[in-house]
Amino acid sequence: MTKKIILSGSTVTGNLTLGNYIGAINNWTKLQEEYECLYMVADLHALTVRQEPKELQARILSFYAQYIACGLDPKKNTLFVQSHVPAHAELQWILTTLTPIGYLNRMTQFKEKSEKTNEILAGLYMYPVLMAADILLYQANLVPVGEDQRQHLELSRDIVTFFHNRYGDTFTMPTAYIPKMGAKIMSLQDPTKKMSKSDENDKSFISIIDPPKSIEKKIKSSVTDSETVVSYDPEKKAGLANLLTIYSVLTGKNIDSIVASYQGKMYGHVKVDLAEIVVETFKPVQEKYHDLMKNQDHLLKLMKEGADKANAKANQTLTNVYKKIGLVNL
Ligand code: AQP
Repeated sequence: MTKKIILSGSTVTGNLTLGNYIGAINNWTKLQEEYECLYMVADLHALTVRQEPKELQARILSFYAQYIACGLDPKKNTLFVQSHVPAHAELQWILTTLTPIGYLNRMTQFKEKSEKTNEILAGLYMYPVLMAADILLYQANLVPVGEDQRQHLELSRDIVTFFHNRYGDTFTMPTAYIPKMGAKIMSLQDPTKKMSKSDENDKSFISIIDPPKSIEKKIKSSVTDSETVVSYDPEKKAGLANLLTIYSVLTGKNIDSIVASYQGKMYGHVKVDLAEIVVETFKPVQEKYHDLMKNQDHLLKLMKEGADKANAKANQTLTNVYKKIGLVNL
C-alpha cells in the first residue's frame, strides 16, 4: 500500500524553540515511521520579514542540523531547503494568477502581521500562495498545521478547486493533520502569547540549542502569578499552567499527578525540576547538533541529497501543471 504523503516545515526566523519542538518536530519524528514525509527548512518564507543575509545563511545550515539532531532521519524522510527547489517559486506564480485578491485580503495572519509594521511587503501578502505551492508540489495528503495556519490551508484547498475547475484534476486535495499529542506552548514572559522564535525578548522562549545555564535562567525567571499553591488553572494561573504543560509533555506524566506531587511545595520547586527536565531532553539533541555542525561538508551533502529528492518530485508536478495550462515544455 502506498504511504500517505505529509509535508511540513518551519520558517527560518530564529532558532527552533521548545514550542516548535513540542508542537511540531517531536510529532514529525513519530510520523516518519508511518508516512512518506517531506520536511522543509522554509527559508523563502523567512524573507517576508527583513533578514540580515549572513545571519540567514548561517541559520539555514543550523536549522537543517537542528532538524536532524531532533531525530528527523534524512534517509527515512526528504529533508530539504525550500530555496533549493526552484519549483516552489515557479508554481507560486502560476497559483497567484488563479487566486482572487479578496481571498488574500481575508487572511488574518496577514492583517495581524501587517499591523505591527510600517513597511507592508507584497511577499507577506503572497505568503499563503507560496504555502499552497509548497504543499501542492508534493501532492501532500496531510499537512500538520497549528490553529494559526488553518486558514492558510483552507486557501490551499480553494486554490486546488480553482485550478481543477479550469484545467482538470492535477493536485491532491490536502487536509489538515491534527497530531494526537501536542500543545500550544506559551511565552515564558507573557503566557497569553504563544512562544515564538522571533520574539524580541529572548527570555520569552527557550531555543533547543540554548546552553543549559540559559535554559535554567529562563525557566526560573518565567512569569507566574503571586500565589503559592501549585494547581493547574490556565485562566488564573496561565504562567504556571504553561510550565505544567511543558512538564507533562516532556515527561509523559499527566498533569494531575504532577500537581499532586508538588502539594506543600512552592512554584520554585516546579521551576527547578522543569529546568532539569528541559536540559535533559535537549542534552542528546545538542550533542548531535554540535557534532553535525563540526562537519559542514557532510551537512551540505545531506542537503544536496534532500534537494535532489525534492526536486525530482516537485518538477514532475510542475511539468504537468505547465502542460495543463498550455505552456510549452522543452
Ligand atoms: N508556541 C508553540 N507551541 C506549539 N507549536 C508551535 N509552533 C510554533 N510555535 C509553537 C509550531 O511549529 C511549527 C513551525 O512553525 P513556524 O516556525 O513555521 O512558524 P510559527 O508557527 O510562526 O512559529 P514561531 O516560532 O512563532 O515563528 P515566528 O516567530 O517566526 O512567527 C508549526 O506547526 C507551528 O504550529
